Amino acid sequence: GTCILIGAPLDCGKRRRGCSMGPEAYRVAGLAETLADLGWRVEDRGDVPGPKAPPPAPAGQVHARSENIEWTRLLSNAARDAMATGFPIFLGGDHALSLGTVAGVADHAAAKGRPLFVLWLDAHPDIHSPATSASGNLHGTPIGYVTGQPGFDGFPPMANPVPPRNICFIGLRSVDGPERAAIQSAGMRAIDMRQIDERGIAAPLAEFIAAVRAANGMLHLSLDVDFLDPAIAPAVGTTVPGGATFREAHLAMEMLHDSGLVTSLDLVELNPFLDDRGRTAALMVDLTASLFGRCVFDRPTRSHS
Ligand code: DIR
Ligand code: MN
Ligand code: MN
Ligand code: MN
Repeated sequence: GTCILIGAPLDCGKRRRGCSMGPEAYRVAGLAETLADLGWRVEDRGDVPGPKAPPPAPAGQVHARSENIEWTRLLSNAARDAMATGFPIFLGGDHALSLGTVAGVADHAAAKGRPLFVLWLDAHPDIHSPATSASGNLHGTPIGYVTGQPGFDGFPPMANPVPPRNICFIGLRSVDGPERAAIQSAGMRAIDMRQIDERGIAAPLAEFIAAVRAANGMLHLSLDVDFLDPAIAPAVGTTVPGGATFREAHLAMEMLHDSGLVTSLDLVELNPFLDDRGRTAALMVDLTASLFGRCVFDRPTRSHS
């Protein structure tokens, strides 16, 4: 197959800057070469030329609304185009980029007549709207947007909202009151760190993969750096202790590879300004390699190569 790399140096989904350097860090860390070594054709479309981050909005106000609206438009178009020819990998950029990428991927799935599922690997559920967000940071809102919640005035209407039951969070450990209420009332799958501690990551992930397969779904994976434990992934502005380990994260990627169901990927929230000699960028590239088929030995159950 063909991987399409799309740089999305969106840095306006929160006030702390640095995610605009993410796409270049993934390139320097060798993402394209790594995928090519695994047998994929790789097409790097360069960076989407979106607006830069404006100065921080005052506390309590929504930060950079118009810039995020423009990025949402640009990235939904880029996602729709790329889905027609390959497997897009969006090189973030902060998590506000997923308003656009998931919207475009959802349009593609709808045109194919297949349901879209979304796996959200993140410490946070990102289910706010601009109206409910206490921080005013739009990187906390993509799940609210893609499920068609109100409060996104001025944003392109979500033409094909993702049904809440098709969304699965894994890795949650920073959830506020309104977010908890929204997740529970919408009936989303939400695997917090306690469940991972008690059951491991494989069992709940296997249940979700089975549901996607049973529905003949397409699966979009959104991987936030803060899903990972800060001890192994320091380059993110919103570290939360107690995250996924190196082995849990690789196992998740290996299982997703074996499923053959993932059709698009966001790599988000990498802030190279906060990294330690590039090790977070390198880890994200290695996790992507596991998702695209790197393994120690082939397994008899492997459905993809
Ligand atoms: C945070 C955003 N919960 C907020 N969270 C992050 O601003 O509402 N998402 N970092 O991954
Ligand atoms: Mn996030
Ligand atoms: Mn997060
Ligand atoms: Mn929040």
